[in-house]
Amino acid sequence: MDLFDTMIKAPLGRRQLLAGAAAALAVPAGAQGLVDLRLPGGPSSRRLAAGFPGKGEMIVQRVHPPLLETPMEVFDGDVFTPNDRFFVRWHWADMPSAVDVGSFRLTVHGCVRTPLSIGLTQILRMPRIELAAVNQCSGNSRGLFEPRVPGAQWAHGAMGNARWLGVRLRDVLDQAGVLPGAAAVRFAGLDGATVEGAPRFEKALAIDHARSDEVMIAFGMNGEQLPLLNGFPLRLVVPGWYSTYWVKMLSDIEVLAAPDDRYWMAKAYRIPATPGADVAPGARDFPTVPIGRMTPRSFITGLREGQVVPLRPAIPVGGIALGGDTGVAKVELSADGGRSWQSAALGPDRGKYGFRRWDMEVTPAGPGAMTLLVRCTNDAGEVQPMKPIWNPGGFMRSNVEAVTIEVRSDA
Ligand SMILES: Nc1nc2c(c(=O)[nH]1)N[C@H]1C(S)=C(S)[C@@H](COP(=O)(O)O)O[C@H]1N2
Ligand SMILES: [Mo]
Repeated sequence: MDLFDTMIKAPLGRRQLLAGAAAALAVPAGAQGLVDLRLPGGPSSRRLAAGFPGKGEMIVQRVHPPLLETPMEVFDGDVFTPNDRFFVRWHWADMPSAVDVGSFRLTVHGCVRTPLSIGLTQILRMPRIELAAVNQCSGNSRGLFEPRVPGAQWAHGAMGNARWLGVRLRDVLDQAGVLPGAAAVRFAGLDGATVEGAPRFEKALAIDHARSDEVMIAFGMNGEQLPLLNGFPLRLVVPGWYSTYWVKMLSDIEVLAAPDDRYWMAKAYRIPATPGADVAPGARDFPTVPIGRMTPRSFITGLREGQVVPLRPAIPVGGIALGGDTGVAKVELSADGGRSWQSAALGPDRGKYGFRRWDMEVTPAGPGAMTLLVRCTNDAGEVQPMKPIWNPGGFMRSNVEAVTIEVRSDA
C-alpha cells in the first residue's frame, strides 16, 4: 500500500483512493419493496433495493449495466446528495468491477506536443480545485414525457449534487501541450461496448470549454473517493452541463483538430435546434445540436403526490432548485394554478452550480385537494416554463412541476 500513503496524506482526509470494491452486479438479495413513480406512459412501479456496491437503497430500473435512481425523499435532506444514494447510469455492461489504482493510467494524446500516460499519484500531486455541481442526466424525468419516448424511464431522481474535488482539465492538457489548431477534446472511460461493432461511450467538448476554469477531472466526491459506480477513480466534471459529458472511469483524452464526428456526439444526445428544444410529437428531420447546458428546475421534496396533510393555517413546503448553468435567483410557489406566485425563502448558497434549498408555508383555503406548483428563476433571469416540452429523445425536461396533496380536517 506504499503508493497510497501519499494519497492518504492528501486533503481527501483519511480516506484514500483505493481499488474500488469489486462490484458484483446482480440483483441484490433482499429487495426491499416497490415504489410507484407515477409515470404516465407505462409501468411505473419499480423495485427499491440496497446492496449495489457502495449504494444504499435505490430505485432499480435496470441491474446490468446499472440504472439506479435516487428516491425523491433523499433530496429533502442536505443539499449534497449522499454518495451512497447518488444515481447511477451506465450505457454498456462491459465496465470493470474493480480498478487497480497502481496500474491505472490516464492517457492524453492526439493534437498535443507530448503524449502523456499519467498515474493517479501524479494527478493527486497537482493543484486541486473543489466545487459544488449538480450532475443531472439529460433524460432526467423522461418517464414523464407525453407522448412517451424510448429510453431510460426516469422520474426526477436521475440527478444529484456533490462537492467535486480534483484537478483542472486545463492543467492536464497543458502538461501535454495542446497544439495550435486543436478544436475539441474527446473523452472515454474504461467501459467498452458489449455489442460487436458498437461504439464505446465517448463525449467531446470544444477546446475553449475544455480549457475553461471549471471543467475538472475529479477524484473526490463529497470528501470521499468516487464510488466505483460513479466513475472511480477519475471522472470528468462539467459544471452546468448535463452529465452525459461527465465521462466516468476517465482513462483516455484525445485532442482533436476538428469537432468530434463519432456516434455519441454526431448521432446521440442531440436536441432539436429550436428554442427550448421543443418539437411537435412525431416531428422528423428537424435540425439538431448536441445537448449542452442545463436550465433551471425546482422540486418539492417535503411532500409527496397524494400525501394526506392535516388542515392547519400554515403548511410547510420545501424543496430544492437548481439554476442550470448559473445560480438560483428566486423560487416561487403557486397554489392557484399559476395565477399568483409567492417567493420562498432560499437556503444558503453552497455554490452556484449546486442545489439550493428553499422553504415556505402555504395556507390552504380549506379541506380538499391542493395543487402546488414550484418554479425557479436563475441568475440569468431564465424562468421555468409552465408547459412541458417534447422531443424524441426525452431530453431537457425542465417545466414547472406540480404536487397535489390532500388536505384533511380529520387527518
Ligand atoms: N464511462 C462512462 N461515463 C459516463 C456514462 C457511461 O455510460 N460511461 N454515462 C454518462 C451519462 S449519460 C450519465 S447520466 C452519467 C451518470 O453519472 P452517475 O452514474 O455518476 O450518476 O454518466 C455519464 N458518464
Ligand atoms: Mo444520461
